[in-house]
Amino acid sequence: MSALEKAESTVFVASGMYAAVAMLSALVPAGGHIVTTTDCYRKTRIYMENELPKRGVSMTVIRPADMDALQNALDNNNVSLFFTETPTNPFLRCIDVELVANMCHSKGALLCIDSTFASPINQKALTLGADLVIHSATKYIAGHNDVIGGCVSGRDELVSKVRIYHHVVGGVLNPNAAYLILRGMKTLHLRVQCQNNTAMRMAQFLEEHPKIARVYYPGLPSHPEHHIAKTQMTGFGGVVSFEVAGDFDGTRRFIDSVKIPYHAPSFGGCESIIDQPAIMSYWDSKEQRDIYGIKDNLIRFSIGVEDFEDLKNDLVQALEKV
Ligand SMILES: *Cc1c(COP(=O)(O)O)cnc(C)c1O
Ligand SMILES: *[C@@H]1O[C@H](CO)[C@@H](O)[C@H](O)[C@H]1NC(C)=O
Ligand SMILES: CC(=O)N[C@H]1CO[C@H](CO)[C@@H](O)[C@@H]1O
Repeated sequence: MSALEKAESTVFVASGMYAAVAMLSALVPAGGHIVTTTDCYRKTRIYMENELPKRGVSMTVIRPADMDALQNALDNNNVSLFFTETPTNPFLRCIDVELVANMCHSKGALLCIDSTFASPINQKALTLGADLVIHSATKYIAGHNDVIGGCVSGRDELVSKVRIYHHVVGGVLNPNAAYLILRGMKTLHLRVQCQNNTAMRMAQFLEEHPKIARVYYPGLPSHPEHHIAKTQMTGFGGVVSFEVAGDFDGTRRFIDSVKIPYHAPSFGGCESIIDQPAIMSYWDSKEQRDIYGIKDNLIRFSIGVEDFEDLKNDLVQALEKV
């Protein structure tokens, strides 16, 4: 993992979520201030909103492209750390890592990138100036939808602090999980190459389809950060989000009609996975859906290693049910 991310050091832990928790616990002092973005893995946000205040840690949440808000937060607070995904979940927004690294460093703040959606094949955030990279190894790194793990990579000086915290608290990766992750990593470059290609073709195909209202994929020129993705990524990954031209029930009929992808809330594995965030990760809160722009017709589609034509034909027949 250190070789892939060009890191001095990496610590593997029991889950991606725990990687984030261990990193935040070890590196953000009590009473510190962090900055994060609106579009992100929901449990990370819940952790930061509900748990960090108990240690007196406060937070500024910015929109992914709002660099003025980041500058403002850095100017008006003693910011310990800016923690963001890029690409983000579920809209695949991209943050200019080199730019935000410079902004953070000039104010003495650390930059930690959750690079799970990119995989270390498509993006090496440490080489762009980030101080730390975390991954949910549950996704591309293990790649087979059968194991949970996470990791933190970066300079030895920083990763050591995470490792010391981890050795006290637990959250240890079990040996069988470690074996499955190592086994999965042997094909990481092949899987991601295939997923990059199939997802790109799928995004282009969906964007032209009359039953599709909008496609979110950083490889498309229509994506708001395509210009950033193009320069800092070497591929755009296997997740394509889109809105179908229909209401809640039309979208549900579509998702119930696909035959190849599994209905599940993960991504990055060999098997394609599809979900409707309004009834999956955001099922419990209409208010949160409205705040974060999760519409009833939004679909998150994680493309596996199946044949493009098979997947396309499956979507075409299912879209007739919208
Ligand atoms: C899945 C995910 C996590 C959490 O990882 P787990 O391994 O499921 O705990 C964190 N961040 C992102 C971006 C994720 O996709
Ligand atoms: C800012 O926070 C750091 C810890 O992250 C601390 O060492 C430093 O003294 C703080 N600076 C000010 C001006 O409060
Ligand atoms: C690293 C990698 O395999 N990148 C590829 C992802 O897919 C695109 C096609 O859309 C290729 O151009 C990249 O080389």
